[in-house]
Amino acid sequence: MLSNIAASPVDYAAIAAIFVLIATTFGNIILAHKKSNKTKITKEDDSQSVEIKDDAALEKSESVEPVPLKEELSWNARLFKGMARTRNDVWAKVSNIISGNNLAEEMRDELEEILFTADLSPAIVDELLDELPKFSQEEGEPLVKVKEFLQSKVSSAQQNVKKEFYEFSPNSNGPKVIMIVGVNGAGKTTTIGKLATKYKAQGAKVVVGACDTFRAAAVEQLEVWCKRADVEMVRAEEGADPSGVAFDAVAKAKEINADYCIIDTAGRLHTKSNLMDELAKTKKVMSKVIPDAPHETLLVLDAITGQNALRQAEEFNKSLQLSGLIFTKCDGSAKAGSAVSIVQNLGVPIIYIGVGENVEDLDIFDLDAYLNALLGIESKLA
Ligand SMILES: Nc1nc2c(ncn2[C@@H]2O[C@H](COP(=O)(O)OP(=O)(O)O)[C@@H](O)[C@H]2O)c(=O)[nH]1
Ligand SMILES: [Mg+2]
Repeated sequence: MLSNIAASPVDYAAIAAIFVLIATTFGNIILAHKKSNKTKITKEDDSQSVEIKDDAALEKSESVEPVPLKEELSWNARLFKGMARTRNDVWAKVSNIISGNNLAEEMRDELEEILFTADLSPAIVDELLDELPKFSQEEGEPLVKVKEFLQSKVSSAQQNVKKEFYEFSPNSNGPKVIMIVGVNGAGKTTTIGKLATKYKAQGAKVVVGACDTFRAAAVEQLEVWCKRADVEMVRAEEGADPSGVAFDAVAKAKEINADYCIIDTAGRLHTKSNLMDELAKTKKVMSKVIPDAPHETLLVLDAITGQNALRQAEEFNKSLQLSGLIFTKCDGSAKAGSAVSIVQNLGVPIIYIGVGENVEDLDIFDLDAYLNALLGIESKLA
């Protein structure tokens, strides 16, 4: 009987196929289980009012590597391209309406609606709505007048930006310590990778402190950038005290006489303790190594967050006395205009702007170029 049911080569193949199917299914179940656990843990630890839970962004950022450069574009062209969404969704519509000679009263509601989608603060929108009929009647291009209006709101804060932010020049005063803060997924690690690359390219010696000890993946992500940029990174075990890592990083930068020490931080914590308290502690600890460190505390803001970014910025500023802002993801957001309200409210300038994931997609925030790209006024793309 048994010999009658002995398997033929075809049967063996079928049995093997069934085994492969079972193994794959089992593997997928385990993977799915691990993944759902991870999501659960991050949600349980959500104790900060200022955090944004963006698991999709997190998953993406865990595997992120610098995106290879596909095309050679000047920074202005990159900025103009990156701001296309906000320009087309908001300012092109405003321009169409106000370039009609007589701005009828009933247009006000339509304009108001469009301007709110740009995430300008209600106060700025109201003021601008009062001005727009004048702009459309006066001589000259109405959009240029909108530009002057927006410029007047932020130019005093922007004038405070120190030139040495952008140009490295060797000095003997020891490392300049830059602490980077922001909620999860805002773009801190990516921005640090870009900055370290830029400073290194200018001939600076850079040390990076991996103080986001919440996830091992965050440290690995930073490591990819640091290796590419060929800069030193100070790290600790997952779950280590972030202040300790910051202390070690600044000490290392001092010891090797580095020019910059850039500190990455967490946007959420392992414990239920307050994120702001932890960051304030990290900030303070650095001054034990270098008395006036950190010399700069920069908040990374995701443009997609719009007006919520203002609330985040206020909270960070209260606890950490920010010296500047970095506005990321202006590409892919219709809310890049919220930068104007944030700078006006905080009186803290934007130092850098990010319009993509590549190292070339971060550059100096130039108010004039930003407003031109935002409003579509002129494009010096060369
Ligand atoms: N499109 C776009 N994506 C960005 C920009 N900056 C960062 N990202 C992406 O945003 C995600 C989160 O960035 P990450 O640096 O990990 O944020 P962190 O949690 O604040 O450290 C990653 O996928 C980055 O590649 C930007 O300017 N534009
Ligand atoms: Mg990070």
